[in-house]
Amino acid sequence: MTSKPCIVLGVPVQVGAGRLGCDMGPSAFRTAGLLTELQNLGYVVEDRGNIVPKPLRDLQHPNTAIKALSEIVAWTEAIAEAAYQASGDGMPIFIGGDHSLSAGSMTGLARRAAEEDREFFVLWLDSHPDFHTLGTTTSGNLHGVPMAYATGLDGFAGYFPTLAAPIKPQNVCMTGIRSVDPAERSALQSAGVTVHDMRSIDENGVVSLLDAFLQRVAAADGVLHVSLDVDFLDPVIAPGVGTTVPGGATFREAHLVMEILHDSDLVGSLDLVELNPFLDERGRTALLVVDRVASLMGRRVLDRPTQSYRYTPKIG
Ligand code: 4U7
Ligand code: MN
Ligand code: MN
Ligand code: MN
Repeated sequence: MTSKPCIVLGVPVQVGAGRLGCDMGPSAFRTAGLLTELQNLGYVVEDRGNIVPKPLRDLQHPNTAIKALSEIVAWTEAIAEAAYQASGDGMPIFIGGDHSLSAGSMTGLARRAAEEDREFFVLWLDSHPDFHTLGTTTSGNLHGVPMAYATGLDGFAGYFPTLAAPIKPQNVCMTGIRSVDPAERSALQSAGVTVHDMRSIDENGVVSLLDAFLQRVAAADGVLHVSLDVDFLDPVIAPGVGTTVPGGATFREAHLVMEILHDSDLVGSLDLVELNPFLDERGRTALLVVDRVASLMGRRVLDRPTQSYRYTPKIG
């Protein structure tokens, strides 16, 4: 995949989610052996410890449902800066923490890509699109907004940091989606985000859906960020998350997605979010995610190269 070092960044943010516990996520991922797993695969691993939010500013929004706006903005500022730095040094792996962390990771990474004149793509593996704006969220939980913010939807100015490089909605592919609020549905359509719901996975299979997207990334010589929300997985195999939605990705689908991503050689960064160790059963969700990361980073079932999904960027 990458000969660059893996840079692990812990992000113990939890106030973006509706329930407490995600702040233990970074510890659980470390306890589940994420670092040694990467080292065993031959990577140089640098654990930068946990990110600390910037100082709080008092922010009030007319949507009174919104929770912890000042805190999430302070986290976003710090995460974006750390993401920008780390992406210059290796392959950043963000271990959350709730999904609000992606507001920072994606925007810092997109800034780096823009400076390097590279097209930035996101594979969003989640049961939710997280495409609310500050105006449309009714739960007020800001783990439901990061993709709307990062793609430059209206209403974040004056609260969240100004985007150095908004992500093109056409460069976002969402897979595993099965819980969409009405405001998100229309916003996704008008923005032009590619959304593969579970029906689409059942009808087409993950291979052809992923293949079409990876072809596009490769053709643009793009850099790909993968954002993995634990609730992408079916709650039967991954109970350690606050927002379980039935009918999720199976073990085998998740495994296949990760192996294909490895073979593609396109992944430049990764978010692992929404793990709630307080809700987990003897660490099995944390271990499952670490196992899937190992597949993404090159662990093979058989000792044979699987070259079938190696994409060649178009030259000229
Ligand atoms: B997650 C929700 F209403 N859309 O806004 C909301 F269904 O990071 C869920 O994907 C958001 O887990 C889920 O609160 C955010 C809800
Ligand atoms: Mn999410
Ligand atoms: Mn989700
Ligand atoms: Mn969630």
